[in-house]
Amino acid sequence: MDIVDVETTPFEGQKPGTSGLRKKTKTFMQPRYLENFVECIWRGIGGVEGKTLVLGGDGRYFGDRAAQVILRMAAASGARRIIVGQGALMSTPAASNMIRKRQTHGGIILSASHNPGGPDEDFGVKFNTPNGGPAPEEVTGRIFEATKEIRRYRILEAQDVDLDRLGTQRLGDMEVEVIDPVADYADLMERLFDFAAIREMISGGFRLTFDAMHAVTGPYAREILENRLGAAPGSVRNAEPKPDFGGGHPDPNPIWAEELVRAMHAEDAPDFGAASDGDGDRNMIMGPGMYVAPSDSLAVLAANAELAPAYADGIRGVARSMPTSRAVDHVARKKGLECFETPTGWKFFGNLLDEGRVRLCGEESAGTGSDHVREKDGLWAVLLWLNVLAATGKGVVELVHDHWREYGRDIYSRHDFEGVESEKAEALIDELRTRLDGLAGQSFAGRVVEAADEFSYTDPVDGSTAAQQGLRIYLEGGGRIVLRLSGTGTTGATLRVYLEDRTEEQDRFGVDTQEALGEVIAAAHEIARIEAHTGRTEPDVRA
Ligand code: G16
Repeated sequence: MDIVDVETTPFEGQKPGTSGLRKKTKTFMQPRYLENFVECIWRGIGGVEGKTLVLGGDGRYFGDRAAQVILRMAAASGARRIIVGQGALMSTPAASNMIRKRQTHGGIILSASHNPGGPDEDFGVKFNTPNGGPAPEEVTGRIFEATKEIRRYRILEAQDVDLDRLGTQRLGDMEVEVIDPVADYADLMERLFDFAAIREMISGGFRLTFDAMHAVTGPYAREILENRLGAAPGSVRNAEPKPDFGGGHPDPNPIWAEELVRAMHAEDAPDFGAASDGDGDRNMIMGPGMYVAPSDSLAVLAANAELAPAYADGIRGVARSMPTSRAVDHVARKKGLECFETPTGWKFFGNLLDEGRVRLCGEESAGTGSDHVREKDGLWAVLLWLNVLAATGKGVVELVHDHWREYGRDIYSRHDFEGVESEKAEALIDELRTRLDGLAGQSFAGRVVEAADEFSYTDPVDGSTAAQQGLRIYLEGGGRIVLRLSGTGTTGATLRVYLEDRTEEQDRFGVDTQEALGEVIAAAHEIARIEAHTGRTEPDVRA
């Protein structure tokens, strides 16, 4: 087998976003594009020689081909061993667990998360560091710098490795260890939660449904929910991972997980419904007739985590991304926990988790997790919910309503304006930025602005800073509007408008979210001049 030195030239725009490099699949499939980026990962981490890495992915189109390229490039550059999930599959949280468990030098996950997959859709590559978490900006910055200068990469000329065969094979001088991607993760979940109590609840007639959306969590959910916890066969729907996710959009929100929403609104709805995304790190939680907003889910879990064995001795502190509602802050205050507000992106939780300052964290973007790995974790959230339900004997709706009675309700929604021309979206943000200082005291759609600023963050552990992380507008009476541009899209810009209002009045607990936020929504449109900038009056997604 020969090592080939290939000459190349840089591609523009290989800058990792909120979570790795995400582009159209065809962009990744053009000659040298993937290879350039992988070579730059090696450079960004100080070379791969002698190192052990984990390799997995969400099963999307091109993932199997990309895995073979990465293996040949790792072998050519002297890696010692790659631990790869059978069929090149491994969910993001399972990969994070494997990196930590085997103490590897990190891992590569082939996924564009919740973005659709297929030849005309999206692909992505992200690197996780030895703590199991997404590479921090310092590392992604080095990778990006390398992409601008790259002139050559190394690759082995070799046949494909058989990634369906469990066990260790050789590729040149490198070992390729093909593992069952589910077993270790399922064992970890069994150690964290009271499986006996959940099993008893299920055998007592509690019904659940989990929508894997034809993405990577299907095999995980079948093993854990059906095999180990005794949920009826078929409780996991859309369980076969498919390269195009069955033509769907594997994003667990009320729009894209419509099948689950319908099932949970039916007359004979199960007691509990959940879904996860492409790579298994996001979650959506539902009760009969009720969608639990991710920000509320985080707050409910923070209030009740001690009911699960892993958190019985307390969660110490909590963290949420800035646009996530402040529901969890109220829990933290009452329980005397430290509470951190970080920029969007799971990587910003890493230091706080590593230092033991927080044990639970979450984001409005359907991500919740803890210190068991360094990624958000969809099935983990589902299991913590089930553990809490089993321990309290309450249903989802009762638990959420009791929570609001105790802590008040932070009514919350995110409006996404997708596929906006980048210049227009940037102009909106730039213009609003210049007006922030003058907003306080002004009234919009009947709501008075209390304060406004642009969020920047200083990491309390290592002092690193992140500027321009979103515009925040606080309204009198506890409302808040946040605006930022998504860092995970592949076409144009997505303007995210995060809307929040606070109520302690019980008769507002049952009110429809969009209706309850009417004034805040109108104020956001007026303040940011959304229609003038983008021509849009309505969002594409209301999550
Ligand atoms: C990624 C990050 C999350 C972030 C989300 C949304 O999620 O891991 O931390 O909240 O993107 O980011 P944006 O608003 O910039 O699109 P995932 O599930 O796509 O990896």
